Amino acid sequence: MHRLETLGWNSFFANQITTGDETGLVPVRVVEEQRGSYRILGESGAGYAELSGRLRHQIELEEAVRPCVGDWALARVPGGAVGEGTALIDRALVRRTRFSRKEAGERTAEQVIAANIDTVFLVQSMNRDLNPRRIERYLALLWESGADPVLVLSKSDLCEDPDTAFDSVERVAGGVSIHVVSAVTPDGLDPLRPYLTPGRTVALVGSSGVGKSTIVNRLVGREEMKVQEIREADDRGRHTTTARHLVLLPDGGMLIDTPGMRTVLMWEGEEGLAQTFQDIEELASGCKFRDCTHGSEPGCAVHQALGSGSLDPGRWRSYLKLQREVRHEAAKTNVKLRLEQAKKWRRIHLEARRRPDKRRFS
Ligand SMILES: Nc1nc2c(ncn2[C@@H]2O[C@H](COP(=O)(O)OP(=O)(O)OP(=O)(O)O)[C@@H](O)[C@H]2O)c(=O)[nH]1
Ligand SMILES: [Mg+2]
Ligand SMILES: [Zn+2]
Repeated sequence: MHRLETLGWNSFFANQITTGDETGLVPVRVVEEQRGSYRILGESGAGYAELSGRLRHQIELEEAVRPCVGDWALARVPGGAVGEGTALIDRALVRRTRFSRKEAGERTAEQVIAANIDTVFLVQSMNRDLNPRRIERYLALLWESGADPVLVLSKSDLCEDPDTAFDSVERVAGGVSIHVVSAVTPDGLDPLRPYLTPGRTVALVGSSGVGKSTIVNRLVGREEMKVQEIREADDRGRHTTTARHLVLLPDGGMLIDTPGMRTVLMWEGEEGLAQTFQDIEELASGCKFRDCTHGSEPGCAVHQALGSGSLDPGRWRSYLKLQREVRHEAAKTNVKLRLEQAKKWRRIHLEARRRPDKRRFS
């Protein structure tokens, strides 16, 4: 396999390169970002990079093009080889997949957690309550990413009744694969190895302290990521990992470790909700009235299922709550998009007027 392909490069990205104005630029993959300084991997190795003025300007107009961990980009590299000096990232390539959540706070802004990932391990610790509501929330977002979600139940060595834990998760998994693992038993992580093949990227997400970095270290075979004891008083993690980090495995395959998440706010998700709650959507299609609000209409299949106990009321409430959140964000996004578009065109017009000699928009 070609070196770039082992890093995940394929025709989806290659097709975005147009000959002509891209001479001197080489493809690089973003491995880490710290306050505007980037670690990258390329054909010839690893190195550091910064953003070009052109790209920084573009980001001001459109935040979504800011490179994030896992992104492919085109960079100008000194001496033509990554690693020789600081490279300049000039253009971010369109993402094949990306896992995002809504940025914390009132602002409606997408926060991309990891880009160009094939699989996401949603890690939940078996020594704590496996909260089915949290799993549903994550799954609804993960289904929007374009990557395949996989449920990883960690620290099985600390769980007295793994079967019951597994069953409780299976009820909300909607057919997603579930793996019970331990980072301290000899073959405890074997179920995860088939996902790690050359050219493929797996991101690990979940709350702080569930053992994401420990899994990464074990799979890489060295202490790549810092790991810390969880707090004894309440079993919570200490937010040890503070930045996202792409790690290359010795036998090929890549892992992206991420900081533990406190909140997972819905960003977009009508499709993700439909995937996560297929059972409910199917049920609702059996209501007598096509526009049933599942309030007090006669012939409501949802009500019948709640009454007979075949639909868990907790799951139903979770569905309604996530749906409200998604619709609220969608409404806000529509308003925001219109405002942003107006602002963007105002700037472009101003610039064009300032530079009448450069007919950029003829
Ligand atoms: N018994 C047991 N302990 C584990 C296992 N995996 C991780 N731990 C412990 O759990 C604690 C937290 O692990 P981390 O890997 O730092 O957790 P994390 O998910 O990366 O946490 P953040 O970086 O804060 O998001 C450490 O003390 C680990 O040694 C496991 O399979 N079994
Ligand atoms: Mg960590
Ligand atoms: Zn109904």
